[in-house]
Amino acid sequence: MLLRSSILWPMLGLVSALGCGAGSSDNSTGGGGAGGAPPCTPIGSTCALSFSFPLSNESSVELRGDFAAGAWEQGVPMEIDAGSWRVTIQAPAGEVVRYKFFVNGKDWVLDPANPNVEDDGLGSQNSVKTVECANPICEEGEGGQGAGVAPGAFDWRSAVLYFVFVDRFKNGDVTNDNPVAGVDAPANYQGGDYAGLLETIESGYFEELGVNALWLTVPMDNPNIIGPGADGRAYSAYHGYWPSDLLKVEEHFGDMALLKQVIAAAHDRGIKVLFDYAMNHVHESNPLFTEQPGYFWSLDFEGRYCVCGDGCSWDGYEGRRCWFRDYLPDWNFQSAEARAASIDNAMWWIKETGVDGYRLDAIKHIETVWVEDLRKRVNAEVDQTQGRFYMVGETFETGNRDVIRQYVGEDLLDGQFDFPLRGAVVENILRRQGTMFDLDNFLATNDTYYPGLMSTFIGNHDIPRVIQTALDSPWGTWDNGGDSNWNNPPGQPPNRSPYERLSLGFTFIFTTPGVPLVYYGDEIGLAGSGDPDNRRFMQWEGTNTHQQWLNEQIKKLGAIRKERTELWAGKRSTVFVGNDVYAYRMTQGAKSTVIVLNRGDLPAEVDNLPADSSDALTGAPVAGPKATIPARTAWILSEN
Ligand SMILES: [Ca+2]
Ligand SMILES: [Ca+2]
Ligand SMILES: [Ca+2]
Repeated sequence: MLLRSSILWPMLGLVSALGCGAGSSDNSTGGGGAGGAPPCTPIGSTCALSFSFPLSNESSVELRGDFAAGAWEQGVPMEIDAGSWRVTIQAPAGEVVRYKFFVNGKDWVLDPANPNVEDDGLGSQNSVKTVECANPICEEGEGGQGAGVAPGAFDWRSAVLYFVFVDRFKNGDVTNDNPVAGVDAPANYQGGDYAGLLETIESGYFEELGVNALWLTVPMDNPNIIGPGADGRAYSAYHGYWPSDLLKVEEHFGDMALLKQVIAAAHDRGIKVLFDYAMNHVHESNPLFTEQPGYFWSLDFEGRYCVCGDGCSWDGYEGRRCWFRDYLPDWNFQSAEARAASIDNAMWWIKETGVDGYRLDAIKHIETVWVEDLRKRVNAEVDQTQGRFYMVGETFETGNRDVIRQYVGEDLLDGQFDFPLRGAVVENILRRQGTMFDLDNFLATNDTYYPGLMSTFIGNHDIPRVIQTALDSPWGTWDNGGDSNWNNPPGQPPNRSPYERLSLGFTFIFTTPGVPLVYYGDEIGLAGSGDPDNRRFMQWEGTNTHQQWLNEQIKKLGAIRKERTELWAGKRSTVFVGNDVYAYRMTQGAKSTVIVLNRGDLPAEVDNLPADSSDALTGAPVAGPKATIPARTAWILSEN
């Protein structure tokens, strides 16, 4: 069930692969402080800077200062989180920020927790802080590839992630299928399980795609009951987001022994595993809700029935304390006891299973201190010498990148899913709206926007199947599919063009930095409308020739990305832009590759290409600087 897009954030734990200055917590980055020379020049224009103000009975607190234009006049509202007013901003590394708290809309107050002050030249004082990145991502050539990563450890920048929606992926054991009576098939358990996943891992399926990391559905036990959706339909917990027993594996999927076998089989093949971890809420049948009612927000909030989007807002403080549905009690992480209990559980799954990271669900709807506390526990208790414990979150924000960025940092998430990038790629490449100049303009700021390792994607389980946006008459970028998620679901496109456009989208995310995500089924261009039609059972047989062609393209992309490290560890620069064509170069030291994309339905001329190269996808020679690229085609041209 799609409670709300924001219900499904993952976190993976990948920071060490990024870091160039492990342990560089001396505040000296870019600032030349007492700790000596800065460890590196951080990639990304900004680092996270957190502020807190003790909560008593203020009606509002704003952070005001010189961290942004006009921020002395209009500051950033702080929000109550775990007993304090808090806010995190992003500012350039090394920059000195002068600030005060603006309390109750009238009082200017120095930061009581910060002894560093400076005269403001007007007879008063400001608090002063220097922006630091304790564990920044380094510019190429300073930290270099894998800097901060122990020899032989996994470098998360090289990851290609595949989302295994367990119930819909592969049925390896029909004895555990057990659908819930009274629920229609699209919203019911359909039989996928760990036995089927294990078979698939052992078949080499993921390695053929170049996939070296799996994101698995929440493994915790969910109840076998009907939950009414916001649309009034009956849903089951096939998605895993209604945890009723935090220490037990979902029996539709298997048991703990089998889950451990899955992880061991993946590790044997060099494949990392991430769990989806749902920490925003539990199901009301979870005994914890009865035994520890104080761990959860009351459904009653000042006389209001605090369901998100109903009696309460999805945003801000109410968005963190509202219940997604009236049978999903919401954790109150302002309670230190509740927070510790939840994080104990997250740590238990890590230690019990050896999982390599988390996709953290519904980040915007929990208190941020939960993420900070988990990161601290992981750093203190989990052996990360073989690779960072990667934590990736989901914030379903398509326009406001700051909302996504505020949770990314060395003490928080390693990265998030890059929704705005997805929007640009789908709009400009797949839907052929605007021009490639729009994509270039977007990337000019997006390339270095986030202080972490983002996950790039074009499809996921909360939006209609991405191929619907690549049709000759495409659906909207974030279309919810209207009624067709239940009625008149779309069929598989019968012509080649949509698959070719989809291949262009995959080419982009496989040839640029970030962790590209493949949502199961997108590698064969599976059709589908919104939730739950976007979660049809994986098609293992009877694919058409176009689906097979797309699948072969993605296998090639996976192999090329693995071989050419500049595609994920290098820096991007623009080579040529036209209305329908886009060419860019990925450079890492002496290595470089030029990628050319033609979204148009006609051949297009491109300039500035290498004089003498060949396309890694087909082996065909390409002679620059001018060349004509066929319609709906990508070239990957190595220059050395
Ligand atoms: Ca089964
Ligand atoms: Ca169950
Ligand atoms: Ca919440």
